[in-house]
Amino acid sequence: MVQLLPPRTFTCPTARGVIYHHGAHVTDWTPTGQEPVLWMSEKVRFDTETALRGGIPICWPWFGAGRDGVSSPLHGFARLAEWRLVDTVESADQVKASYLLVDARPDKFAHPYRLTYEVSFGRDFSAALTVRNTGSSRFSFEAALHTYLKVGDVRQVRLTGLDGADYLDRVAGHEVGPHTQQGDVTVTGETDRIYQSTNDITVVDPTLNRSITVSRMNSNDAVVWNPWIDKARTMSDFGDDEWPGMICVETANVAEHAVTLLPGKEHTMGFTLTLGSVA
Ligand code: TA6
Repeated sequence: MVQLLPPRTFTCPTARGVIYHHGAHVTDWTPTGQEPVLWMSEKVRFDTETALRGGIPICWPWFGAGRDGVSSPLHGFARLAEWRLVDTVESADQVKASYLLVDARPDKFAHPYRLTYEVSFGRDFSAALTVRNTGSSRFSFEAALHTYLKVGDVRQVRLTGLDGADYLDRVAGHEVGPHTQQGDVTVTGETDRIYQSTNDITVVDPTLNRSITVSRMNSNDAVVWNPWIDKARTMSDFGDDEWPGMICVETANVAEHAVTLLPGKEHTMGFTLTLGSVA
């Protein structure tokens, strides 16, 4: 088992952040004076063959098993690749980092490409993935920034902003729907849904007495996931009793919202996290 390169820690007066070269994987964003906002499993495996469990895995160039249903590895190879830190910019209230991945795994994706991932740690957090087609023919891709948010107790949490949105339910292992969301989203069992919405989503967490608002850019889908009891038990890198402490709210473009890029063109998808109090 090949060990990972040590992560980079980024600090400024308003926040701390941690990113691994492996997958350009953000594993920590802690605003000064706050609880960490991203969740990491205590069973996380730090090796080159495994995606880190928690933080923000970058799912690219496909989501899940892809539109063909047989693509491997699950959620694409970007989160398993070794990215290169190419720039860091520090200021009084934020620190920014840019990572680069160029033409990794041509056996898995035959088109030349350049991925740039820009992350900003401050009182707010932002992440943006830019895909550039550096080849001579068009290609399409799915993408998701698979964000694991830390919550006090997912059974007490509600998500606002998705009322009336259509969603596909993936709990059965395939997509069922569309269904229409009635009111706030609450978690009362395994939850694995692709919401077709561009709205801001706010995670209201009365246990930690905070709200986390996810504002997305160029993202037509939001994936909401909690494994609940049984699915958590099936994952060796996810503690059996950890599921109440997290919820994924993922910034995505999947399935019919896959992005097609002509040669020389680029597309940027991203999100910002903003903390608030629970009114
Ligand atoms: O985004 C939700 C999901 O697709 C779930 O179905 C579950 O498989 C989760 O991602 C975790 O996937 P991973 O490959 O990281 O174990």
